[in-house]
Amino acid sequence: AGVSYAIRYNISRADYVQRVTSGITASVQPSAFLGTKISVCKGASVLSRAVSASISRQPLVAPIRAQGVAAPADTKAPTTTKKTDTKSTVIITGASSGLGLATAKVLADSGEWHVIMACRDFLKAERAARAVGMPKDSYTVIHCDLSSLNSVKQFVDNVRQSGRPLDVLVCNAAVYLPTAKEPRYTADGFELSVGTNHLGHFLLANMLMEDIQHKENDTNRRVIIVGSITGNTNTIAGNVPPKANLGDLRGLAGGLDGVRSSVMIDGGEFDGAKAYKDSKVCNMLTMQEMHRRFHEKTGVTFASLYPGCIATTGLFREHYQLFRTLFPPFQKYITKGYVSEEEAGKRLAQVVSDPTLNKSGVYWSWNNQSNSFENELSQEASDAEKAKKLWEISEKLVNLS
Ligand code: NDP
Ligand code: PMR
Repeated sequence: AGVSYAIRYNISRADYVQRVTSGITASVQPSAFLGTKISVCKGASVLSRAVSASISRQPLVAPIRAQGVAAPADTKAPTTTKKTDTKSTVIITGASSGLGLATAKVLADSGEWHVIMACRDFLKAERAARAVGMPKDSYTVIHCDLSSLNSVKQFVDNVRQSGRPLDVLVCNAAVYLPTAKEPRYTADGFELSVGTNHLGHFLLANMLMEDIQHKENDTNRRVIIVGSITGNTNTIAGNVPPKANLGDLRGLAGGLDGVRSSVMIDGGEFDGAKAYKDSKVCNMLTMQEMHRRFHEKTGVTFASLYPGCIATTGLFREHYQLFRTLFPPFQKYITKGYVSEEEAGKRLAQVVSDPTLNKSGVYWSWNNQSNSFENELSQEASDAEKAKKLWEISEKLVNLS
């Protein structure tokens, strides 16, 4: 794969190896890039497949090197890992496109934030950061695949070894599988939408609480979990079928594996659109449960939000082409719920850093004049008993209890 890559992009084998190894040495454990051991043949082919898949559309103009991730002692220390850096640090999952990338850009441009882009596709993230013009030393890409609990743990290790004290975590990444006929699964065997959007973030946020709460003398420590209007059945959007409904959580309790239990949280038949909306309800319930469990003890602020309908993002990549064509004008001219990625990025950046948005336990929304307000969640998305039960089952599934 290395040779064919080198031929295809007209670079030397040595340069190819350097590009790949710069990614490898960027990981804390020299053998762990993309969460895969690359010192053995199987891993190497996985790595090169990932590399060629993600660069197949466009050749590299300059070598892309992983930066800012803690490196083993015998490799050159990356220039962005400075413990003396006075910037605050924010982790944004899924910062390689859409809302996550737009938010990363706003925060990086402010000069006050160092953004850790927690992404499953290293090269895509690095290229995206460059394409939107994020200053070189304003961000670090660290691999994180939320559909693998091991990858999440490896990511947390890498963040810790980078030596950056953590201020804010933004759980933003998501998958939406509206046209899937059959369920897909995470590495740990959970239905993919809930496994990624909820369980991956649940483990990540729980593990990183330790790091966020230990930051001294800082009042701006936050955990933000992106929610959505479509998970809230107290809205028109939330009443478009299939509606979110977690039921009594019997499918989740069974492990969402499609063998011992249903793949749907409520125990029903697989429906990709419903699984996504259910996962958003889980995100909003988790934020409130974290608020109840940790806010008073730690001073950390917990928040969720609906940033507006960002109808152009990659979230709809698996939807029918007709939907993807009609959805933006429908949202722009009919529902008037449309916002650009740029505007949505400014909104999420406010929830990260605006001192006036530091109230904990809030689900933020914005009116047509782009003013933020505390919105009301649906009955299910604000059900404290369900949130507790969801928490306890999720803890078991990700092996935290
Ligand atoms: P995008 O598809 O543009 O962004 C989603 C991001 O999640 C991508 O960077 C994607 O990575 C990443 N991702 C997906 N799976 C994984 C994984 N297993 N591990 C790590 N990262 C992963 O969609 P949006 O920007 O629209 O979505 C961002 C958030 O906004 C989501 O939480 C969504 O629910 C929410 N939201 C979106 C709305 C909208 O109208 N678009 C409305 C309300 C809420 P990659 O680039 O590699 O694919
Ligand atoms: Mg919806 C009335 C306002 C409104 C808003 C703000 C949204 C947001 N939607 C609204 C209304 C409607 N939608 C109506 C009346 C319909 C029926 C024609 C409709 C349909 C619809 C579909 C098929 N809408 C959708 C879909 C999707 O596949 C999207 C989805 O559910 O993704 C999970 C979606 C969305 N509508 C929104 C928003 C924000 C989404 C997508 C994103 C999300 O919740 O993350």
